[in-house]
Order: sequence, then structure tokens, then C-alpha cells
Amino acid sequence: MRIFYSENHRLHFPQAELSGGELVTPYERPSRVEYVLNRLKERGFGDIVAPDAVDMAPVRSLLDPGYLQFLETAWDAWKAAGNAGEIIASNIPARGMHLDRIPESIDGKVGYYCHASETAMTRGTWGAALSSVASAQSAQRHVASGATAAFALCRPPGHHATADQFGGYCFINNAAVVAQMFRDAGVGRVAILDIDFHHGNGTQDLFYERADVLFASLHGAPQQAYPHFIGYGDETGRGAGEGCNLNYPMPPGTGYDEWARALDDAIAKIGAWGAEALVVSLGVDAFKKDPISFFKLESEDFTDAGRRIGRMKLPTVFCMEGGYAVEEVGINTVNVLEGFLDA
Ligand code: OKP
Ligand code: ZN
Repeated sequence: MRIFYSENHRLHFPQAELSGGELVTPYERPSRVEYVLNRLKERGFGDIVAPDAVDMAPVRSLLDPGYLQFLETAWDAWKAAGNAGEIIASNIPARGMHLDRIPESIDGKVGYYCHASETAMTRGTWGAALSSVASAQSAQRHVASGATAAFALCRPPGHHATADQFGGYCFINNAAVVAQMFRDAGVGRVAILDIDFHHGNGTQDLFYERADVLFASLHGAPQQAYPHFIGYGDETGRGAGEGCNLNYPMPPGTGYDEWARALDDAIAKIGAWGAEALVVSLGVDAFKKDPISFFKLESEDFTDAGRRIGRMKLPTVFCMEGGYAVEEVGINTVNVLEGFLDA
């Protein structure tokens, strides 16, 4: 399996994440990628290449132009306004406020285009986000031209980013761009399977009213887990997209038996729906030792999950999402890929 990876992910490394009222080193940090790369090499995945240049056309077709303009210019505007630190949203439009009037000041814009203040932006964030989506795009092209599967080692991750909001460590929704590119290449029905511990709210939102892209997500229930306000089981899609959104929220302590039942259900429904290509939002934060999550998967469970996904026999693009137990993030990620190849 070919791996696409860009060193430019290192351009994004904020000093601080607001967590529990403290500024801590972000959980989503560059070393995550190094652990995955090392494990890939250890396990004989030698076909690791840099992506081609980003293609902005599918990105622009899916995302809000004002949002992209914001991401590109935010750092300069933030500095020009005299701010000494990194970009952190401190005012996000809340109940009763205007959701559709875009402020002129950079402080206002940051809040307008953000949904969660744990995620800081820096000078290099835009470049890193572009390199991340470039890896996803190259993986898509590789699979669209006949490969069975490819793995985009994306960083920063993407599944929380909507058409016009960053947050949850995400800026550009890599998996969504891949799905759109499959559609543009003539694939009729594309499924996105999100096995990251967190609900893929951005991906859900981008395709919520569409019948051509099915989204299925296994995640910590919103009653207990980020992103807190979305990800319930009764969110099934709207309009033409009714029935094309499948959420599997699960409670604290969920182990592999229950998780795998949800996975099997999602896989069966994706098959019955007639998916012709698959995008996997591959987060490994369902792992028992993940510091910000509450499922109980063991490392070998990821191999089994990969096998179940592989039995779908669909052209598959894996996009890296979360996973913060850095010592094991490589093992767990590569286990999914090995299980997939073993199927
Ligand atoms: C991104 B991905 C830590 C709270 C962190 C944001 C989690 C983002 C997860 N105190 N909240 O889905 O792995
Ligand atoms: Zn996650």
C-alpha cells in the first residue's frame, strides 16, 4: 500500500492548547506522525512518497470562499492587529447572536470561523493544512487510477472542519475532499467511514443533505464527548440526504465487542447502499490508553477492525485523523492497515 506524506505538517505546531483551564502542549503534535512513520518502516511499508501539489479546485468547490480566504490571511491580520501570541478564538457566536454577519476585525473573524477554542493557529498552519489535503488528494488519485488502497498520513487532521469552521485540531476536511474527488471522477456512490473516537461533525455537515455520499461515524456519545452538540443517533440526513448519515454514539467504557458490532452494522449498511469507493477517517483514539478519549480498544482490535473493513473489497483511501497515545499511535494505525491488507 502506498503512503502519502508531507514533511510540511511540521509548519503547524502551536505552543498551546487550552485544556482544563490551562495552556498545555497540544495533544495533536508533530511527533504523532513520526511514530506512525517509524512503525510503517518497521513493518515493511516502504512505498512512502511525498504528495503532488495541492489542487485547490475540489477544495474550493466544497468549502466556503470566505473561510479559505480567512485561513490564508489570518496570521498576518492577527499580527497586524498587534497580537503577540498565537491565534485562539475567544468569542464564538452563541445563542441569540447573529450567525450570518461576518465581523471586520480579525478577533471577530477568528470567532466566526471557529467552533472550538482548544485549537490555535500559527504562522504555518495554512501551509500545513494545504500539505495535509495534498496527501489526501494524491492518495485519492492513486486509488482512482487503479490501486486497491492508499494511506494519506494527514496532519493536521480534518474531520471536524466544516465548510466554514475550524476546530478540534482540524482546518480542511481531508476525507471530505477525497470523497468529492471520487464523485468528480465519476464514482456514483462514495461512503465515508469514520472510526476516530470523536464524531466527524465536519464531514457529516458537509454531506448532510446529499444522497451521493454516505457518512457513518462511530464515536463517543455527545452527552459525554467532544464535539458535544452533534453526533446523536437520530441525525440521519436531511432532504435528499435523508438516510445517508449513520451515527453510532457509544458511552464511556465501550470495549471492542460493542464497538465492533457498530462497525459491522455500518459496514453492512454501506454495502447495502451500494458504495463504490470508501474513504476511512482513520483515527486511533478509541484506544484504551488515549489521554482524551474513553473507549477501551486494545492494539490488536485495530487489526481486526482493519480486516473487517478490508472484507468490503472497496477501493479505499485512508486519511489519518486522531490518536494521542503517541507511543502507540503508530502501532494502532499500522495495525488497521495490516488487517485491511490481510483480508
Ligand atoms: C480531534 B480528533 C482536551 C479536549 C480536546 C478536542 C478534541 C479534538 C479531537 N482537553 N477537545 O477527532 O481526534
Ligand atoms: Zn478524535
